[in-house]
Amino acid sequence: MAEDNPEDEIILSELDDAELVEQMFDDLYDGMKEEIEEGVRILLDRGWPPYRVLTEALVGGMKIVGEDFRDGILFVPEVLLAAGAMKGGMAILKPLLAETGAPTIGKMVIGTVKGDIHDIGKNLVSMMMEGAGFEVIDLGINNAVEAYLAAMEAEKPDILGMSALLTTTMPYMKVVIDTMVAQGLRDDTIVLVGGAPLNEDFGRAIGADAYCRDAAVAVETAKALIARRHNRAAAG
Ligand code: B1M
Repeated sequence: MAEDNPEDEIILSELDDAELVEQMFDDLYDGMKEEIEEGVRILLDRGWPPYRVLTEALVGGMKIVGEDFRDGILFVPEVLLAAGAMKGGMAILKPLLAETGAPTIGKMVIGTVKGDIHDIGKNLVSMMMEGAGFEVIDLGINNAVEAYLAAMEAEKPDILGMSALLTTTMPYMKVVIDTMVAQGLRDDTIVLVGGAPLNEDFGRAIGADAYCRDAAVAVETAKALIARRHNRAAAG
């Protein structure tokens, strides 16, 4: 008679922190959303700050997925499942990251540029910005210049954030900035850009105020540039 082998079943709550994170990397890789959600809850219960869970367990796991996607070991369907699992974990962390009770310090409109449907990094930036006290209007993915302009007109944000994950879509950020310049809107808005293929030189070359390597840098940069603007306004 076939017996269940109890050794086959991994009880997440019985793993120590390092083993659990390692297991979560595997579960993210395999797109196992429920296991990822359980792992996130366990780490939170063990006192991990939400930001640590996010960066060490989720972003860390997605890095491995990205490398194997690049190397042709994983394909779009698997990566979509991994992204779904990551989003499951992020949904648990979102209210906790936004729970700082910080007063609103500025408003940001953010969106992924036209032709690009990657949104995990952008969502993370939105979450962290909200957590730091910014009001965030998220335009989602695949935004043409008209969508950014309409949102800026309607919302009058302090900051426009753009995300691009593809080398083919990142030049579109310049289209948006050039249009802002042409319409006399550029000076009123801080423009921050981010996404894995970008770098500081690119940010400078397209006329952004800053390139943000990750969500934490986006928060720091946004705070610094808003403070600088307030100081300038107070001085002049
Ligand atoms: Co895509 N994909 N993908 N993909 N995908 C990449 C980007 C790629 C690098 C994979 C690879 O080859 N290694 C590669 C791009 C290569 C290139 O351009 N040179 C690639 C490709 C080729 C493609 C397709 C073309 C594949 C195909 O169809 N053949 C296709 C394109 C679709 C399209 O957009 N038109 C495609 C599709 C997909 C999925 C749909 C399967 C899925 C996206 C699901 C989703 O987002 N809902 C997907 C994924 C998941 C990835 C990888 C594996 C992971 C991206 C991610 O979520 N990272 C990615 C590999 C990689 O990046 N290494 C890859 C985790 C996230 C937390 O990091 O997004 O970098 P990231 O965000 C960071 C920072 O960059 C920064 O802060 C974030 C948090 O710290 N940041 C900002 C990001 N945006 C910011 C905005 C700011 C500030 C900071 O504003 C102020």
